[in-house]
Amino acid sequence: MDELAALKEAFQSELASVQSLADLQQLRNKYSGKKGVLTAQLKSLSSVSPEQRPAFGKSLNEIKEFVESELKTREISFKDGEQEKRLLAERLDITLPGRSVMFGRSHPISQILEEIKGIFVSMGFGIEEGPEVELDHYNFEALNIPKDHPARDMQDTFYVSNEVVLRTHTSPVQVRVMEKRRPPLRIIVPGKVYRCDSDVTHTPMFHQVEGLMVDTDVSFSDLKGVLELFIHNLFGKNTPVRFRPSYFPFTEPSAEVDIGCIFCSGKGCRICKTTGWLEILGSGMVNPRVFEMAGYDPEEYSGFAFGMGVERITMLKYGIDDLRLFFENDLRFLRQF
Ligand code: 2U9
Repeated sequence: MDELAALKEAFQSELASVQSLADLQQLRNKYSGKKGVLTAQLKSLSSVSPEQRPAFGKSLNEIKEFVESELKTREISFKDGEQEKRLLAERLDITLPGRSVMFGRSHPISQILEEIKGIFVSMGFGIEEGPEVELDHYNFEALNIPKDHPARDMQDTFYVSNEVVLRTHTSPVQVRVMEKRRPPLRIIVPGKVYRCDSDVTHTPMFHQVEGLMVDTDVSFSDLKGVLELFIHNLFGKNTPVRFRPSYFPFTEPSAEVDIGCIFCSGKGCRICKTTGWLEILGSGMVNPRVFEMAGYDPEEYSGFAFGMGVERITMLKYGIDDLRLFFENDLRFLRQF
């Protein structure tokens, strides 16, 4: 019985020095575990004399209950403490203002590109794309651009090798499509083009949309009708349009297309250089020599082609006066569109 009393005292003093849940588990194993001291006492019950056995058993049970209830109480108080610590560490201040989510948007060039594509698609044009690294043959030769043409100069074109260039326009894609398909053809070709040019109004890479329509009996009035409809869709139906004679090796006759200045309504200002007109497109009837080289019979087919610079159109549409803003990725600029 003395031994039991000493056991209880030892347990109490050890319990007082427990610092953590792990310590507590060790103490539980030592006293009431399978190999614990109380279990050992229970096993030795048979060696106690029959007279003393009931009192010894009763006392042993009381100590066991006491030990287990003390261990449970300490466990709960440890767990409560730990939960309190965790709650304090994880505390959220729900009165703080929320963090706003940043939404992305497409670049102004991409927005206008999508608008241009949408207008031509609504007129029945399909969209075609092709390589940006192109053979000299498709970029120049097949478009009737002669060997001594200034565009072929190393000063104007990025040469990869003697026969390979970075395309200077998207026209080679139209040639590739003509080689693969027979008329009727009604396509636009959007994409990046490269020219060896860099100043306030030129960047080495810019975007173009070119177009091509080929069929029997396509006339200059088809060209005028399609391009006028396009311009009225993009800039408004009251925008004045004029066709001015020009020259390109790949079209004959050729015309540049102007719109009445949208900044001064044609009165004359700094942006239209006092002319009242802004140039926005190049166009013309496909040169018969280009048809011949692509394997189309120029007696059977006729067609028109056109080309525009997307950066220029975007600058005019939004009144942007510096081309470099498109490439600097300053969010204060980009967020305005
Ligand atoms: C084929 C036949 C003819 C495409 C054309 C233009 C006129 C033109 C410029 C506008 C501004 C290029 O971005 S820019 O510098 N483009 O003036 N482009 S006709 O003519 C073609 C194309 C392909 C087979």
